[in-house]
Amino acid sequence: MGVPLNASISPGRCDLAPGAIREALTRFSPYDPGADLDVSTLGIKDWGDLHVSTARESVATIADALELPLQQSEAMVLLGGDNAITRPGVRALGRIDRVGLITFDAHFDLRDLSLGYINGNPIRALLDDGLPGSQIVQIGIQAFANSAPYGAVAREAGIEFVTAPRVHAEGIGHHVERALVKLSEAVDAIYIDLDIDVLDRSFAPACPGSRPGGLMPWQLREAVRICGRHHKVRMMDIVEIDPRNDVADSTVLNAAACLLEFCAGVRER
Ligand SMILES: [Mn+2]
Repeated sequence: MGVPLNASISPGRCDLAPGAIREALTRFSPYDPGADLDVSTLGIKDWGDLHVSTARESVATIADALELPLQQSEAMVLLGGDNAITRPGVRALGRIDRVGLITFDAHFDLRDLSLGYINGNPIRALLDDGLPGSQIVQIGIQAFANSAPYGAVAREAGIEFVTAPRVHAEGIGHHVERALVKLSEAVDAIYIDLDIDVLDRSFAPACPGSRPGGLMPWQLREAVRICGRHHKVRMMDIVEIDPRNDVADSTVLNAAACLLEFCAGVRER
């Protein structure tokens, strides 16, 4: 389902991303030779775009709109839009103290709530909603991209995070597996927030927040594939792409590849 919400700190056109990602998908094959698997056999349904104009309004609107699709499907992907859709997406999964969250993001997204509900504070808003910090794992956090007070909020809340340099040094697979095991012991449903700005800037020029030193596309694809396989993963979002700033369609092709990897993971359940 497309959720073209545009409630960003900086002006942009993330609302154009659902269409651009759908277009990018047409340039891929549904077949993965390595696993001898065809995602077109999965029964994927496009629920169209859901229009919401403000992040505050989106909480009730998205929760209502997701009820039927969630009942009818093994897993859902939300095509943002900006990162403000993560809060309503998580809330749609039911009792918040029974939900786990993994973010792939260069940023904590823990900005102060006095700014209103925006793309810079969905995780802070979720803590405020009652999501325990111990049920949040953030992977791909970048140096020199986050303010000290937000690092302090993460530590105080008990949020576990894995920095981009650690991913480069140690690989991403076991960090993702470990996060899924830890969360699945405590929760009924897991939400994956895929902020494409977690990628190195050269692979995600259309994300305002991407910086050099971020994750490589194959690392993110491996991570998303693993998440798709886990039976408690019910929803994933793909956010923060302003297609007007893309170069050679690199960002939207990466987003589409991640969507396909997620589908392949679900197929492998
Ligand atoms: Mn983000």
